[in-house]
Amino acid sequence: MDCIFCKIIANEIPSKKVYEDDLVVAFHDIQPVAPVHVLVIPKKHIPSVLDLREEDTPYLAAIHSAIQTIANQLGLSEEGFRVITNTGKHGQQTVFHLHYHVIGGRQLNWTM
Ligand code: IU
Repeated sequence: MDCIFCKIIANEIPSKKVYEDDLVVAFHDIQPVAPVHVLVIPKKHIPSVLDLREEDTPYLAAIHSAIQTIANQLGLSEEGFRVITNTGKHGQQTVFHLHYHVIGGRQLNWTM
């Protein structure tokens, strides 16, 4: 499958990974919008939030658990951070493998 994030999961293209377990991978975004900008993705190819199914629940639990771990690991827990999932055209989704942006390390406003 021609999916850049599936290739990152398979280590076919390099990334700066910050976390990995059986269900998820997290790595630094190549175009960070804040001092910390990490993407958390399921190891299963799910194009977007719209494609999530009941059986994908373990991935959602693992993603949220990973977000907690990463927030602690990268020093975001005390001051807070933002989690974003862009979906489709109006959401400006550009990579169609479900991903959660974890953004922090500075004061954010609503437009970032
Ligand atoms: P979006 O929510 O689909 O717009 O976000 C995709 C993100 O993936 C975006 O922030 C890119 O900088 C990021 N990214 C990446 O980290 N590594 C890549 O090889 C590619 C995109 I392509």
